[in-house]
Amino acid sequence: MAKPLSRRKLLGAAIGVSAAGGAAYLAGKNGLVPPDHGGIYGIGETLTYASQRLLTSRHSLAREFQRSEISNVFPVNGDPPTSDTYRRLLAQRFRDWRLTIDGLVDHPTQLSLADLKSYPPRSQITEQACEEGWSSIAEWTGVPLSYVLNLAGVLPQAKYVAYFSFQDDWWDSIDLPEAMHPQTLLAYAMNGSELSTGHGAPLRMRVPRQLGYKSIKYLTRITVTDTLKNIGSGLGSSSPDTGYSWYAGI
Ligand SMILES: Nc1nc2c(c(=O)[nH]1)N[C@H]1C(S)=C(S)[C@@H](COP(=O)(O)O)O[C@H]1N2
Ligand SMILES: [Mo]
Repeated sequence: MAKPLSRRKLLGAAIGVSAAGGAAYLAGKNGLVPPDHGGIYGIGETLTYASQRLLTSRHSLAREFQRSEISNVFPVNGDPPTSDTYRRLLAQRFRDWRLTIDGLVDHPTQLSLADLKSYPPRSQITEQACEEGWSSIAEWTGVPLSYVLNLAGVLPQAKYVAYFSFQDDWWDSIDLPEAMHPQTLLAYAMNGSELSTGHGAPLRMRVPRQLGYKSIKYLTRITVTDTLKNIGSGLGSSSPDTGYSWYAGI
């Protein structure tokens, strides 16, 4: 028979549980419960997201590097879309490609690549860290997501921004502070050239404060929402389906 637990152990366990419970309660009160909070690791996901959001400023910047630090090798993760639509658009250099902006905005809209390039550009040399163990530095040029969201006019009840690629199994979302962060970029160029097919042509998200998988390539649509429950399996991203957390702050 197992040894009965000592009083001290029981006390420790009780404190542990109630501290985690208390933190989760505070996180809930402050709207800091991530969409993938359910399930076995739920409390861990909530504590990571809530503590990072409470302890670090939502304005903190990802490190930016010098040109001389740009990586010679920048791996490609995943294969480009195989659909006929994507191939047709690629063949005509994305002339008819449009980025849909919809959901909780004043003016739902469709933007061409030329529209996006006509907005004030931002270039930043940042690192992309992949959960698979590599990280590389590149210069990314594009338009801040915040610029496009402000054009569309985000409604007050909005909480998240979800974004989708040509590939149904790749989509993700971020909270509004991350979406409005100055380094969150809709990137159409990398190291001074148009995005290659491998790296996400014609447009990709770059979220340099989070792991690489949040930086969805081959964007087609951005939707502003107050809940992620109705999208995909309701966990805020395709990544939790394969075991990665929605919040991937680094
Ligand atoms: N549409 C789409 N977006 C994607 C991926 C993908 O396979 N398809 N891979 C993700 C992962 S895991 C990482 S690390 C980065 C890799 O970007 P890169 O191929 O430009 O290095 O893109 C992310 N965005
Ligand atoms: Mo990755």
